[in-house]
Amino acid sequence: MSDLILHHYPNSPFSEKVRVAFGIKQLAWKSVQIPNIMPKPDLMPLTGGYRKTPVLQIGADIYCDTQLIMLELEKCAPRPPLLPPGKEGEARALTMWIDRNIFWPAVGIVMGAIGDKLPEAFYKDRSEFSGRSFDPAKLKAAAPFAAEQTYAQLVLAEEMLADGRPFLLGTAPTLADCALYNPVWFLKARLGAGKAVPPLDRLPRIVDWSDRMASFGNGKPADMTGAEALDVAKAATPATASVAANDPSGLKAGQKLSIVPDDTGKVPVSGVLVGLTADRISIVRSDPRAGDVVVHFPRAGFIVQVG
Ligand SMILES: N[C@@H](CCC(=O)N[C@@H](CS)C(=O)NCC(=O)O)C(=O)O
Repeated sequence: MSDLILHHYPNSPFSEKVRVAFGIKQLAWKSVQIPNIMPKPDLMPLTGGYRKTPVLQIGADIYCDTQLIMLELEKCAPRPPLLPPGKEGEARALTMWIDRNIFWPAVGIVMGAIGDKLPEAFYKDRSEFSGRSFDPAKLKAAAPFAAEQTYAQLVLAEEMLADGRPFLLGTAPTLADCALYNPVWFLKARLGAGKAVPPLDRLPRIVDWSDRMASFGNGKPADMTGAEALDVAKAATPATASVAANDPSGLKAGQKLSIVPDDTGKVPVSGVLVGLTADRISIVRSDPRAGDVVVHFPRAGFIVQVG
């Protein structure tokens, strides 16, 4: 198998969702550190504009969004399974709920506490990223509301653990646990290593669960530079993909498409359709530094336009 190359930065909670999966699966991987704000000069040749963190690269295949990154990891390293047979739907549905509903209020708590200590360039970048002005004073004022909202969602996971099960869906960690670890890890890492910070002080089962998750570690990372990752892409050939003939979208192989996230970091990526399944849409594009690469996106949460 070609190397798993993760483009990420240490403080990124969505990256921790993937790093903890590396830990559960005990995987060796290459770690490319990218900037936490634009510009990201060694990443853009690979993604064609997608700017969010993290991105997974396997040779000349580029996987955007953790929804798809986790499915790809599951394919490359199926043991132990994060999508347990018979519970795939539950694990993925819980993940969607967590990613879309808990992440942002948790970010609100963290930014309310430390937002005024961040550089001006970060405010500017995150205003562009989210389409809303990043104002540290407003974020501070809204922090109690963010804490209540985070509690109101996390308490549902606390209730799932109430019967004594060690993980959200039973005796072993699944995709849903990796997803929940993202905001819980972020709160702990940024606001209080070791001691429970609000609203975690009211969620003792989640705190214990997060210690179990932390014990998996992050697998076996080895550093790689962005330039080296570009060389890997250039030397590789993208894996074969195919376009489902009867997809309800009516999209056909060879069509020129533009694909953009529906929420934040709305930078469109253009390319030619080479792969389409119920879960993913894949386009090929070329770059002088990366060569021909196939960029893969999940279907959910991405807007596709022809032309
Ligand atoms: N839906 C995306 C969300 C990723 C996301 O929002 N990541 C944050 C960092 S944790 C981000 O991209 N922030 C802006 C940046 O890193 O430039 C996923 O699942 O990968």
